[in-house]
Amino acid sequence: VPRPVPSTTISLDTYDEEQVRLMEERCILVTPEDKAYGEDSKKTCHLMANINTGLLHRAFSVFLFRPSDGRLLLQKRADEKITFPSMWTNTCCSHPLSIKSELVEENQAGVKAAAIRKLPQELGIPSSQIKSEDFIYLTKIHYLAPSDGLWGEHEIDYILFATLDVDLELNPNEVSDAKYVSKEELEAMFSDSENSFTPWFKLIARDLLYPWWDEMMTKSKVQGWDSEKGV
Ligand code: DMA
Ligand code: MN
Repeated sequence: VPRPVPSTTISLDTYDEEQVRLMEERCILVTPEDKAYGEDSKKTCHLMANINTGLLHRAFSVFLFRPSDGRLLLQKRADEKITFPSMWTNTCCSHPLSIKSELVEENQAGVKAAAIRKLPQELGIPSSQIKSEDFIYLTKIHYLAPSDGLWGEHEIDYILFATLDVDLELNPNEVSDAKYVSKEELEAMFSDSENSFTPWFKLIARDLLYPWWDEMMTKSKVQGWDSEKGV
């Protein structure tokens, strides 16, 4: 079991106050086999000093598609974010917290509950517009990515897809921009060096999103994807 450095020795004074407050959230610590064994602060979990000792936590990544045209909703992370600021990424990412409702593993209920908590908080989607059953769980990926030397990610990330009409009201402390893109429009964004993207989004786009998206669109039936088929 990794032993985190005391995160109190690292000052957060130069960062956004609200984002600093969120660093107190309690993330779920997991083994590489995704066995939950404890909890620690979001701050502790995202310091490279701890990640380099093997500290690993649970996360989720939501990909939301518009039913009418199959376009994917992207967000641009706010400049205020402490990790990976100002980068384009998938619809919503965060962490299930070490609380009863978000620790449930059966049917991925805990990460889905966390997604239903964060989609409203980041994008202003009314929680009445999202249900646990709307999510398709694709798979989970283990990845490590440094952000700026001090901070980084090391997660078991649950990938959730949903095809859903939603209303948006962006929280500027979390998200500075959002847009729906087709596969071709996303390709064009990737080719434009003005844009930067989170490492996990690039990874998931290449390995999971594109194959899935192709199939989803050729079925010309965006709704009702059979999750048993996987990708
Ligand atoms: C963390 O996302 C989760 C992944 C999959 C990278 P985040 O940095 O957006 O988390 P939060 O919104 O809680 O700050
Ligand atoms: Mn994380």
